[in-house]
Amino acid sequence: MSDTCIFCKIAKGDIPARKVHEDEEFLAFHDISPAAPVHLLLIPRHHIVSMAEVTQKDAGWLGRMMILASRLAEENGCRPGPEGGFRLVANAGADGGQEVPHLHFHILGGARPWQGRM
Ligand code: DGP
Repeated sequence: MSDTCIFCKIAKGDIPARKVHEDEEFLAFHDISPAAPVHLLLIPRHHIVSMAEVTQKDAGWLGRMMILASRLAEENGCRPGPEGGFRLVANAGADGGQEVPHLHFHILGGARPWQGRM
């Protein structure tokens, strides 16, 4: 837990967020500046800066987090089936476009704004 981290503050309840999921390990909430009709952020409760920091010891919770991301996408409006789906994004570091230094997955769906791009 970091005293200055905005996502730690959201996890503690010190900053409000539109939560869609909460358990002892993870929290998911709507992005404050959505880039798609569905745009959720999924974070671990414990403070870790980014995917650039993970090691083998993180495999367990990271696997559970990825599986949870799929479930939350389905439960929160991403269209089912091969014509639907979602995008899972984890920015890491400045070159990765990361703004908030607490590991998070963006879950994006409900449209295809990235069509023709990466
Ligand atoms: P990234 O560039 O991957 O670090 O994305 C950080 C995202 O976090 C960005 O899409 C905006 C979102 N965000 C930043 N501050 C807040 C906040 O206080 N509340 C919520 N809900 N989202 C936030």
